[in-house]
Amino acid sequence: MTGLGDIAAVGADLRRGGFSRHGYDRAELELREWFTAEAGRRGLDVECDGNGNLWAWWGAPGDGAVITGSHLDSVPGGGAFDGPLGVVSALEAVDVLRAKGFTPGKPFAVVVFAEEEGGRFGVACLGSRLLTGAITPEAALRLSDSDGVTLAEAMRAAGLDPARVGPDQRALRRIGTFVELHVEQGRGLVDLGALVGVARSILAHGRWRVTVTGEGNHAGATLMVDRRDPMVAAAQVVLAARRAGSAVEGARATVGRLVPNPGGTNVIPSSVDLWLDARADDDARTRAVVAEITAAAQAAAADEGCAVTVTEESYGDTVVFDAALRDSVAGVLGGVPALPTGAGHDAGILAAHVPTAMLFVRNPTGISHAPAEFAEPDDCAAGTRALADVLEELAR
Ligand code: HGY
Ligand code: MN
Ligand code: MN
Ligand code: MN
Repeated sequence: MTGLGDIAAVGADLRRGGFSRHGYDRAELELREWFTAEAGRRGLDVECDGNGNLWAWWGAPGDGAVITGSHLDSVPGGGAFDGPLGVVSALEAVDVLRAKGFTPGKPFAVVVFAEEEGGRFGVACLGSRLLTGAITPEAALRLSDSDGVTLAEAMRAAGLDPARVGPDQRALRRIGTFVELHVEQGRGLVDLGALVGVARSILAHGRWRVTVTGEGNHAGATLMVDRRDPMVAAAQVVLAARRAGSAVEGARATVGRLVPNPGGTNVIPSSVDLWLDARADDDARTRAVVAEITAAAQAAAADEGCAVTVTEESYGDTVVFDAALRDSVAGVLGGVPALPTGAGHDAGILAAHVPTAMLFVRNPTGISHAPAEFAEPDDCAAGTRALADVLEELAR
Protein backbone atom coordinates (compact mmCIF):
# COMPACT_ATOMS: atom_id res chain seq x y z
CA MET A 1 0.00 0.00 0.00
CA THR A 2 1.10 3.55 -0.70
CA GLY A 3 0.47 5.90 2.19
CA LEU A 4 0.54 9.65 2.34
CA GLY A 5 3.65 9.06 4.48
CA ASP A 6 5.63 8.25 1.33
CA ILE A 7 5.30 11.84 0.14
CA ALA A 8 5.34 13.59 3.51
CA ALA A 9 8.77 15.12 2.93
CA VAL A 10 8.02 16.47 -0.53
CA GLY A 11 7.22 20.17 -0.56
CA ALA A 12 7.08 20.42 3.24
CA ASP A 13 7.05 24.17 3.90
CA LEU A 14 9.22 24.81 6.93
CA ARG A 15 8.51 28.54 6.90
CA ARG A 16 4.70 28.50 6.64
CA GLY A 17 4.04 25.01 7.99
CA GLY A 18 2.22 22.38 5.96
CA PHE A 19 3.03 21.92 2.29
CA SER A 20 3.65 24.19 -0.64
CA ARG A 21 3.41 22.21 -3.87
CA HIS A 22 2.47 24.21 -6.93
CA GLY A 23 2.04 23.36 -10.60
CA TYR A 24 5.40 22.43 -12.17
CA ASP A 25 7.50 23.57 -9.23
CA ARG A 26 10.15 21.26 -7.83
CA ALA A 27 7.87 19.62 -5.27
CA GLU A 28 5.01 19.04 -7.68
CA LEU A 29 7.35 17.64 -10.32
CA GLU A 30 8.79 15.28 -7.71
CA LEU A 31 5.25 14.15 -6.84
CA ARG A 32 4.53 13.55 -10.52
CA GLU A 33 7.60 11.33 -10.66
CA TRP A 34 6.48 9.56 -7.50
CA PHE A 35 3.03 8.99 -9.05
CA THR A 36 4.53 7.72 -12.31
CA ALA A 37 6.72 5.27 -10.39
CA GLU A 38 3.83 4.07 -8.19
CA ALA A 39 1.59 3.60 -11.19
CA GLY A 40 4.38 1.82 -13.05
CA ARG A 41 4.95 -0.50 -10.10
CA ARG A 42 1.31 -1.55 -10.49
CA GLY A 43 1.68 -2.11 -14.22
CA LEU A 44 -0.35 0.99 -15.11
CA ASP A 45 0.73 2.91 -18.23
CA VAL A 46 1.17 6.61 -17.55
CA GLU A 47 0.66 9.27 -20.19
CA CYS A 48 0.70 13.04 -19.84
CA ASP A 49 -1.89 14.91 -21.91
CA GLY A 50 -1.22 18.25 -23.58
CA ASN A 51 -2.49 20.13 -20.54
CA GLY A 52 -0.13 18.47 -18.07
CA ASN A 53 -2.66 16.04 -16.58
CA LEU A 54 -1.31 12.53 -15.89
CA TRP A 55 -3.38 9.44 -16.75
CA ALA A 56 -2.38 5.99 -15.47
CA TRP A 57 -4.24 3.34 -17.44
CA TRP A 58 -5.11 -0.05 -16.01
CA GLY A 59 -5.36 -1.91 -19.30
CA ALA A 60 -5.79 -0.26 -22.70
CA PRO A 61 -6.91 3.37 -22.84
CA GLY A 62 -10.29 3.91 -24.44
CA ASP A 63 -13.45 6.01 -24.61
CA GLY A 64 -16.04 5.97 -21.84
CA ALA A 65 -13.54 5.00 -19.15
CA VAL A 66 -14.02 4.94 -15.41
CA ILE A 67 -11.63 7.58 -14.09
CA THR A 68 -10.65 8.30 -10.52
CA GLY A 69 -8.02 10.56 -8.96
CA SER A 70 -7.44 14.13 -7.83
CA HIS A 71 -4.46 16.50 -7.67
CA LEU A 72 -1.04 16.64 -6.03
CA ASP A 73 -0.55 20.41 -5.81
CA SER A 74 -1.52 22.39 -2.72
CA VAL A 75 -2.34 25.90 -1.61
CA PRO A 76 0.62 27.76 -0.04
CA GLY A 77 1.15 26.12 3.33
CA GLY A 78 -1.68 23.65 2.74
CA GLY A 79 -2.54 20.35 4.39
CA ALA A 80 -1.41 16.85 3.55
CA PHE A 81 -4.80 15.56 2.41
CA ASP A 82 -6.44 18.00 -0.02
CA GLY A 83 -5.57 16.38 -3.35
CA PRO A 84 -3.06 13.67 -2.40
CA LEU A 85 -5.68 11.66 -0.48
CA GLY A 86 -7.69 11.27 -3.69
CA VAL A 87 -4.62 10.13 -5.63
CA VAL A 88 -3.30 7.78 -2.97
CA SER A 89 -6.71 6.21 -2.36
CA ALA A 90 -7.17 5.75 -6.12
CA LEU A 91 -3.89 3.80 -6.34
CA GLU A 92 -4.82 1.85 -3.23
CA ALA A 93 -8.28 1.09 -4.64
CA VAL A 94 -6.54 -0.49 -7.64
CA ASP A 95 -4.62 -2.69 -5.16
CA VAL A 96 -7.83 -3.62 -3.33
CA LEU A 97 -9.59 -4.54 -6.57
CA ARG A 98 -6.59 -6.52 -7.85
CA ALA A 99 -6.36 -8.42 -4.59
CA LYS A 100 -9.99 -9.44 -5.09
CA GLY A 101 -9.15 -10.75 -8.55
CA PHE A 102 -11.16 -7.95 -10.22
CA THR A 103 -10.26 -6.78 -13.71
CA PRO A 104 -12.14 -3.77 -15.10
CA GLY A 105 -14.58 -4.55 -17.85
CA LYS A 106 -14.22 -0.97 -19.10
CA PRO A 107 -11.22 1.27 -19.72
CA PHE A 108 -10.00 2.49 -16.33
CA ALA A 109 -7.48 5.13 -15.28
CA VAL A 110 -6.16 7.05 -12.30
CA VAL A 111 -5.73 10.75 -13.07
CA VAL A 112 -3.66 13.55 -11.54
CA PHE A 113 -4.92 16.97 -12.60
CA ALA A 114 -2.44 19.84 -12.96
CA GLU A 115 -2.50 23.01 -10.80
CA GLU A 116 -5.89 22.39 -9.15
CA GLU A 117 -5.40 25.03 -6.48
CA GLY A 118 -4.14 27.75 -8.77
CA GLY A 119 -1.48 28.34 -6.10
CA ARG A 120 1.12 29.26 -8.69
CA PHE A 121 -0.73 30.69 -11.70
CA GLY A 122 -3.84 31.99 -9.96
CA VAL A 123 -6.55 30.00 -11.75
CA ALA A 124 -7.88 26.97 -9.87
CA CYS A 125 -8.51 23.67 -11.70
CA LEU A 126 -6.25 24.80 -14.52
CA GLY A 127 -5.66 21.29 -15.94
CA SER A 128 -9.35 20.38 -16.11
CA ARG A 129 -10.37 23.86 -17.28
CA LEU A 130 -7.93 23.64 -20.18
CA LEU A 131 -8.99 20.11 -21.06
CA THR A 132 -12.68 21.08 -21.20
CA GLY A 133 -12.14 24.48 -22.82
CA ALA A 134 -13.28 26.41 -19.74
CA ILE A 135 -10.20 28.62 -20.23
CA THR A 136 -8.58 29.37 -23.58
CA PRO A 137 -5.00 28.29 -24.19
CA GLU A 138 -4.09 31.90 -24.98
CA ALA A 139 -5.38 33.15 -21.63
CA ALA A 140 -3.77 30.28 -19.73
CA LEU A 141 -0.35 30.53 -21.35
CA ARG A 142 -0.20 34.21 -20.45
CA LEU A 143 -0.73 33.50 -16.73
CA SER A 144 2.38 34.10 -14.68
CA ASP A 145 3.55 33.28 -11.17
CA SER A 146 4.80 35.73 -8.55
CA ASP A 147 8.28 35.65 -10.13
CA GLY A 148 6.88 36.52 -13.56
CA VAL A 149 7.38 32.99 -14.94
CA THR A 150 4.57 32.25 -17.41
CA LEU A 151 2.70 28.95 -17.59
CA ALA A 152 4.27 28.43 -21.01
CA GLU A 153 7.78 28.87 -19.56
CA ALA A 154 7.04 26.61 -16.58
CA MET A 155 5.69 23.86 -18.84
CA ARG A 156 8.68 24.11 -21.14
CA ALA A 157 11.01 23.88 -18.13
CA ALA A 158 9.14 20.73 -17.07
CA GLY A 159 9.71 19.18 -20.50
CA LEU A 160 6.14 19.79 -21.73
CA ASP A 161 5.18 21.48 -24.98
CA PRO A 162 2.98 24.56 -24.43
CA ALA A 163 1.84 24.30 -28.06
CA ARG A 164 -0.24 21.25 -27.00
CA VAL A 165 -2.21 23.20 -24.38
CA GLY A 166 -5.94 23.56 -25.07
CA PRO A 167 -9.31 21.80 -25.33
CA ASP A 168 -8.81 18.06 -25.62
CA GLN A 169 -11.79 16.23 -27.14
CA ARG A 170 -9.95 12.93 -27.10
CA ALA A 171 -9.27 13.12 -23.37
CA LEU A 172 -12.84 14.24 -22.72
CA ARG A 173 -14.31 11.35 -24.77
CA ARG A 174 -12.28 8.95 -22.72
CA ILE A 175 -13.91 10.07 -19.47
CA GLY A 176 -17.10 8.06 -19.11
CA THR A 177 -17.42 8.68 -15.36
CA PHE A 178 -15.14 10.54 -12.97
CA VAL A 179 -15.09 9.83 -9.25
CA GLU A 180 -12.91 12.00 -7.00
CA LEU A 181 -12.32 11.11 -3.37
CA HIS A 182 -11.48 14.08 -1.15
CA VAL A 183 -10.99 14.96 2.48
CA GLU A 184 -14.10 16.82 3.60
CA GLN A 185 -13.52 20.57 3.91
CA GLY A 186 -16.04 21.20 6.63
CA ARG A 187 -17.71 19.42 9.51
CA GLY A 188 -20.70 17.90 7.74
CA LEU A 189 -19.71 14.26 8.24
CA VAL A 190 -18.49 14.68 11.82
CA ASP A 191 -21.73 16.38 12.75
CA LEU A 192 -23.71 13.53 11.16
CA GLY A 193 -21.51 10.87 12.75
CA ALA A 194 -20.66 9.43 9.32
CA LEU A 195 -17.28 8.30 7.97
CA VAL A 196 -17.90 8.81 4.28
CA GLY A 197 -20.33 10.89 2.24
CA VAL A 198 -21.02 11.95 -1.32
CA ALA A 199 -21.05 15.46 -2.77
CA ARG A 200 -24.35 17.04 -3.68
CA SER A 201 -23.25 20.43 -5.00
CA ILE A 202 -20.49 23.05 -5.14
CA LEU A 203 -21.05 26.74 -4.47
CA ALA A 204 -20.76 29.21 -7.33
CA HIS A 205 -17.32 30.77 -6.88
CA GLY A 206 -14.61 32.84 -8.44
CA ARG A 207 -11.55 35.00 -7.98
CA TRP A 208 -11.24 38.72 -8.62
CA ARG A 209 -8.09 40.82 -8.67
CA VAL A 210 -8.46 44.26 -7.16
CA THR A 211 -5.72 46.74 -8.00
CA VAL A 212 -5.65 50.03 -6.12
CA THR A 213 -3.25 52.64 -7.44
CA GLY A 214 -2.15 55.68 -5.43
CA GLU A 215 1.07 57.60 -5.01
CA GLY A 216 4.25 56.03 -3.74
CA ASN A 217 6.07 58.23 -1.25
CA HIS A 218 8.19 58.44 1.87
CA ALA A 219 6.63 57.13 5.10
CA GLY A 220 8.36 59.76 7.24
CA ALA A 221 8.46 62.80 5.01
CA THR A 222 4.86 62.70 3.70
CA LEU A 223 2.29 64.49 5.86
CA MET A 224 -0.85 62.46 6.55
CA VAL A 225 -2.97 65.00 4.66
CA ASP A 226 -0.79 64.73 1.59
CA ARG A 227 -1.14 60.99 1.11
CA ARG A 228 -2.86 58.96 -1.59
CA ASP A 229 -2.26 55.62 0.07
CA PRO A 230 -3.69 52.58 -1.74
CA MET A 231 -3.23 50.44 1.38
CA VAL A 232 -5.88 52.49 3.16
CA ALA A 233 -8.36 51.83 0.37
CA ALA A 234 -7.30 48.15 0.27
CA ALA A 235 -8.08 47.86 3.98
CA GLN A 236 -11.62 49.08 3.22
CA VAL A 237 -11.94 46.39 0.56
CA VAL A 238 -11.10 43.72 3.14
CA LEU A 239 -13.74 45.11 5.49
CA ALA A 240 -16.26 45.32 2.65
CA ALA A 241 -15.64 41.64 1.88
CA ARG A 242 -16.49 40.74 5.46
CA ARG A 243 -19.61 42.92 5.34
CA ALA A 244 -20.89 41.79 1.95
CA GLY A 245 -20.12 38.11 2.61
CA SER A 246 -22.02 38.29 5.90
CA ALA A 247 -25.02 40.10 4.45
CA VAL A 248 -25.89 37.42 1.88
CA GLU A 249 -27.18 34.13 3.26
CA GLY A 250 -24.70 31.30 2.63
CA ALA A 251 -22.11 33.56 0.98
CA ARG A 252 -18.37 33.65 1.72
CA ALA A 253 -15.94 36.42 0.79
CA THR A 254 -12.24 36.27 1.55
CA VAL A 255 -9.14 38.33 0.89
CA GLY A 256 -6.36 35.79 1.39
CA ARG A 257 -3.63 37.54 -0.53
CA LEU A 258 -2.57 41.17 -0.65
CA VAL A 259 0.60 42.43 -2.32
CA PRO A 260 1.77 46.01 -1.85
CA ASN A 261 4.06 47.43 -4.49
CA PRO A 262 6.93 47.94 -3.76
CA GLY A 263 6.38 46.56 -0.24
CA GLY A 264 8.70 48.41 2.15
CA THR A 265 7.99 49.23 5.79
CA ASN A 266 8.95 52.86 5.28
CA VAL A 267 7.29 53.23 1.89
CA ILE A 268 3.75 54.35 1.12
CA PRO A 269 2.91 51.86 -1.62
CA SER A 270 2.27 53.13 -5.12
CA SER A 271 -0.22 50.32 -5.67
CA VAL A 272 -1.73 47.33 -3.91
CA ASP A 273 -3.03 44.16 -5.51
CA LEU A 274 -5.42 42.02 -3.55
CA TRP A 275 -7.37 38.95 -4.51
CA LEU A 276 -10.98 38.41 -3.59
CA ASP A 277 -12.39 34.87 -3.37
CA ALA A 278 -16.21 35.06 -3.36
CA ARG A 279 -18.69 32.19 -3.21
CA ALA A 280 -22.42 31.75 -2.73
CA ASP A 281 -25.28 29.38 -3.48
CA ASP A 282 -25.92 30.74 -6.93
CA ASP A 283 -24.65 33.06 -9.60
CA ALA A 284 -26.91 35.98 -8.65
CA ARG A 285 -25.86 35.95 -5.00
CA THR A 286 -22.19 35.62 -5.85
CA ARG A 287 -22.42 38.49 -8.32
CA ALA A 288 -24.27 40.60 -5.74
CA VAL A 289 -21.50 40.08 -3.18
CA VAL A 290 -18.83 41.03 -5.71
CA ALA A 291 -20.84 44.06 -6.88
CA GLU A 292 -21.14 45.34 -3.33
CA ILE A 293 -17.41 44.92 -2.67
CA THR A 294 -16.61 46.59 -6.00
CA ALA A 295 -18.78 49.59 -5.10
CA ALA A 296 -17.09 49.83 -1.69
CA ALA A 297 -13.67 49.62 -3.35
CA GLN A 298 -14.56 52.46 -5.73
CA ALA A 299 -15.83 54.66 -2.90
CA ALA A 300 -12.78 53.95 -0.73
CA ALA A 301 -10.40 54.62 -3.62
CA ALA A 302 -12.15 57.92 -4.43
CA ASP A 303 -11.93 59.01 -0.77
CA GLU A 304 -8.19 58.39 -0.80
CA GLY A 305 -7.52 59.93 -4.23
CA CYS A 306 -6.68 56.52 -5.66
CA ALA A 307 -7.83 54.58 -8.72
CA VAL A 308 -9.16 51.01 -8.59
CA THR A 309 -9.79 48.22 -11.07
CA VAL A 310 -11.58 44.95 -10.37
CA THR A 311 -10.85 42.09 -12.80
CA GLU A 312 -12.47 38.67 -12.81
CA GLU A 313 -9.69 36.09 -13.04
CA SER A 314 -11.82 32.94 -12.90
CA TYR A 315 -15.41 31.97 -12.24
CA GLY A 316 -17.62 28.91 -12.11
CA ASP A 317 -21.36 28.72 -11.54
CA THR A 318 -22.99 26.38 -9.01
CA VAL A 319 -22.42 22.69 -9.72
CA VAL A 320 -25.07 20.12 -8.91
CA PHE A 321 -23.58 16.66 -9.27
CA ASP A 322 -25.31 14.08 -11.48
CA ALA A 323 -28.20 12.86 -9.32
CA ALA A 324 -28.43 9.36 -10.80
CA LEU A 325 -24.71 8.73 -10.33
CA ARG A 326 -24.78 10.26 -6.85
CA ASP A 327 -27.68 8.07 -5.80
CA SER A 328 -26.10 4.95 -7.22
CA VAL A 329 -22.77 5.72 -5.49
CA ALA A 330 -24.56 6.37 -2.20
CA GLY A 331 -26.49 3.14 -2.76
CA VAL A 332 -23.33 1.07 -3.31
CA LEU A 333 -22.10 2.45 0.01
CA GLY A 334 -25.27 1.51 1.82
CA GLY A 335 -26.86 4.94 1.88
CA VAL A 336 -24.29 7.56 2.90
CA PRO A 337 -25.17 11.25 3.35
CA ALA A 338 -25.02 13.73 0.45
CA LEU A 339 -23.41 17.05 1.34
CA PRO A 340 -22.96 20.43 -0.33
CA THR A 341 -19.44 21.85 -0.34
CA GLY A 342 -17.94 25.29 -0.50
CA ALA A 343 -14.73 24.03 -2.11
CA GLY A 344 -14.06 23.80 -5.84
CA HIS A 345 -12.76 20.64 -7.50
CA ASP A 346 -11.79 19.29 -10.92
CA ALA A 347 -14.87 17.06 -10.55
CA GLY A 348 -16.91 20.27 -10.59
CA ILE A 349 -15.33 21.45 -13.84
CA LEU A 350 -15.83 18.05 -15.49
CA ALA A 351 -19.44 17.85 -14.26
CA ALA A 352 -20.54 20.16 -17.09
CA HIS A 353 -19.45 17.49 -19.59
CA VAL A 354 -19.60 14.02 -18.04
CA PRO A 355 -21.23 12.39 -15.01
CA THR A 356 -18.98 12.99 -12.03
CA ALA A 357 -19.23 12.09 -8.37
CA MET A 358 -17.23 12.84 -5.25
CA LEU A 359 -16.67 10.87 -2.08
CA PHE A 360 -15.79 12.79 1.08
CA VAL A 361 -13.84 11.36 3.99
CA ARG A 362 -14.55 12.69 7.47
CA ASN A 363 -12.36 15.54 8.71
CA PRO A 364 -12.49 15.78 12.52
CA THR A 365 -12.05 19.55 12.70
CA GLY A 366 -13.28 20.52 9.25
CA ILE A 367 -10.11 22.57 8.77
CA SER A 368 -8.64 22.60 5.27
CA HIS A 369 -6.21 24.72 3.22
CA ALA A 370 -4.13 24.86 6.41
CA PRO A 371 -1.48 22.67 8.04
CA ALA A 372 -4.04 21.38 10.59
CA GLU A 373 -6.10 19.64 7.87
CA PHE A 374 -6.52 16.02 8.98
CA ALA A 375 -8.30 12.72 8.50
CA GLU A 376 -7.78 9.68 10.72
CA PRO A 377 -5.89 6.80 9.05
CA ASP A 378 -8.83 4.46 9.71
CA ASP A 379 -11.20 6.92 8.06
CA CYS A 380 -8.90 7.21 5.03
CA ALA A 381 -8.84 3.41 4.82
CA ALA A 382 -12.65 3.36 4.97
CA GLY A 383 -12.67 5.94 2.17
CA THR A 384 -10.38 3.78 0.06
CA ARG A 385 -12.60 0.72 0.56
CA ALA A 386 -15.65 2.80 -0.34
CA LEU A 387 -13.91 4.10 -3.47
CA ALA A 388 -12.92 0.54 -4.46
CA ASP A 389 -16.53 -0.62 -4.05
CA VAL A 390 -17.80 2.25 -6.19
CA LEU A 391 -15.19 1.70 -8.91
CA GLU A 392 -15.90 -2.02 -8.97
CA GLU A 393 -19.57 -1.33 -9.56
CA LEU A 394 -18.89 1.30 -12.24
CA ALA A 395 -16.21 -0.66 -14.12
CA ARG A 396 -17.60 -4.16 -14.01
O1 HGY B 1 -10.31 26.73 -3.63
C1 HGY B 1 -10.96 25.71 -3.71
O2 HGY B 1 -12.10 25.62 -3.42
C2 HGY B 1 -10.31 24.44 -4.16
O3 HGY B 1 -9.93 23.64 -3.14
N1 HGY B 1 -9.48 24.53 -5.25
MN1 MN C 1 -8.13 22.76 -2.09
MN1 MN D 1 -8.61 19.47 -3.60
MN1 MN E 1 15.44 57.50 2.99
